[in-house]
Amino acid sequence: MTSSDSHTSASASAQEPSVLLSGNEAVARGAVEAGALVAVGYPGTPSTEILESISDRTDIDVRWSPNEKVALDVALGASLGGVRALATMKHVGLNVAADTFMTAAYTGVRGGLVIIVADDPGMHSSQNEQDSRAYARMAGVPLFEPSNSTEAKEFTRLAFDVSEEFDTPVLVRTTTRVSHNRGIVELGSRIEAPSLGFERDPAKYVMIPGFARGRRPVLLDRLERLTAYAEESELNLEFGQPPSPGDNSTFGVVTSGIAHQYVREVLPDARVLKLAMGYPLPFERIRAFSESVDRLFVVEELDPLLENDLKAAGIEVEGKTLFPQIGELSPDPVRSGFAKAGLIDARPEAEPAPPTVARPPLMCPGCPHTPPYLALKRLGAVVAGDIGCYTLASLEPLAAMDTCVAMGSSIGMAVGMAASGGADGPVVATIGDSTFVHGGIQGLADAVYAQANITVLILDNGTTAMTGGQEHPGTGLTLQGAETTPIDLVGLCKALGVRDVNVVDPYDLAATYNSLEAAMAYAGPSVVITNRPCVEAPIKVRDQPYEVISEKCTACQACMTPGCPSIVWTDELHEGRKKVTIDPVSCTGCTLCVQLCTPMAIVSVPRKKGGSGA
Ligand SMILES: Cc1ncc(C[n+]2csc(CCOP(=O)(O)OP(=O)(O)O)c2C)c(N)n1
Repeated sequence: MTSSDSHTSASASAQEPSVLLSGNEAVARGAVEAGALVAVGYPGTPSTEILESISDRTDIDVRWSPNEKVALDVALGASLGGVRALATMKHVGLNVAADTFMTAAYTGVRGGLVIIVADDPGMHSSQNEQDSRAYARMAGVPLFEPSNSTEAKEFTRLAFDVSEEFDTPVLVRTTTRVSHNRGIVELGSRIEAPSLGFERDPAKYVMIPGFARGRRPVLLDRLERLTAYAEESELNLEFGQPPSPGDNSTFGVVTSGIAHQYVREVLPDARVLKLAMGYPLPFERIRAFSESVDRLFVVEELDPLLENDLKAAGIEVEGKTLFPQIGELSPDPVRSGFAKAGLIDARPEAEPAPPTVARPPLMCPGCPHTPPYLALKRLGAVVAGDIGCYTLASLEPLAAMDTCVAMGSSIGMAVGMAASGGADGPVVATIGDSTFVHGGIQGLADAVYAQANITVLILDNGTTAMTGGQEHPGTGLTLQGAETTPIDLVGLCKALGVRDVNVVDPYDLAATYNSLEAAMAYAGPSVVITNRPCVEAPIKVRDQPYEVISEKCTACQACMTPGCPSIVWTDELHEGRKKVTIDPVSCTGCTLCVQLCTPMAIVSVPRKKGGSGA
């Protein structure tokens, strides 16, 4: 790209106000101010709100994609088409998008291309706590690491400029605490970044071996230039007083992202070098900093990437021998690490917190995912599960899921489980509608290809419930709620070659049981699709609530087997066992407990006027 092609010369206008923004909203605002014209992603905590916060803008094409790879493909296509594009995802989403990501580092960009990856140290809502900073190193892509909302906006905005200046995709990595914390952000104006148009350049954009070989040196040369940029960057900040001459009792800390906040809280006066870019590293700047102190510490969340790089460059540092590699950092482990290093006193042991009652996560009252798992348990199925609200079926009291690894893995794993011959029951894959569209379709193609003797249960609640209820290509609605063509799940399964496809109402327990039993008896791949909407989306689904007639209750406790949070014990006993009652406020009237109650002690009661609608 020539410099006259660049978007960065576009002008900004009048001053705008300061507002309170979460890190996610600030990232989105950064893309807005940078003039992005396309923003795409797939939901995933802690990244989901980035796109949602700008979904009402008419000057940006904001969309959900079926998965993160498609999102990055769309964003890369838009970039090569000449416009600034943003792709958003959670850390594990970058695994899905990695194929495109790694080679986009070769093609480079045209309009700026920024990929936001939101890591989840501590696994608040994730299947692993991988450290996405490693992806920047593997791909040779520059990485920005904001530590608060202000930086989330500024670094995202700047990332578009860097992307165009160096002809590279840029990774911006947040973590849960940055994504979800709020801070005051000074708003700027949106620049005009009209399309530069597509320019045919096969040697740059067609990555066949002959052309890709030519791009590899370009990538390495670009990294050298990016290193020089990082060395000079004014965004790398130093805190604390430089030591006075002859003072050799000093120490310094190199850090980045949210870890910087903890270091500053624990050691407000310490000398700190805070890096804005986690890759490539400004080694000379760090070396100069290290030479001004006697001991150099690295404080980083998760893996010792910075520490290892500095050690490999011959810079002596102390890191993971003091600070944990597992889970989130916070001021406490940072304080303990510096205490272990002998720099500060350990904090006196805090009073133990008062004991709390363990409350395992449960599916919502009326969740349509519950009955199929009751049926699967009774049918003795070996269940290869997937990721979504229904993963809660792995816990007591349902305890009806045997594996769960990555989005879309259930079907392929069921095929493998059946091939192993080691399952002690019929093999069933269970997968939500959003997950099926994300990464399950190929698994089903394989089940047909292998003529695997498995049943696939698609739990179609018409939304991506786990992440807050986002639309996807199966729901027939866009992110903005506009109508579009929905995937016909039955037609799709049949088109893939599944001959036994049935749809069942999961609120009818007997029908669900019978449908699954028949599917399991079918020789070859079969599919059962449940068809009740999520009770929380788009508005809470509520029918007449139910109540227990105490005199009829025999305390058989069958209604307790689904683990419905609306059903609670009472102090009344029948033959030494506790009777139950139903919380009328949270009961949705799904009737599952009614179907399980043999003494017919559960009856409907009219909901009082003023309750929420159906
Ligand atoms: C690769 C990847 N992307 C995104 C997520 C976040 N996530 C977890 S479950 C889920 C989808 C849930 O929707 P669905 O399968 O329809 O089940 P539901 O929660 O609606 O029952 C998403 C997007 C993830 N865990 N992994």
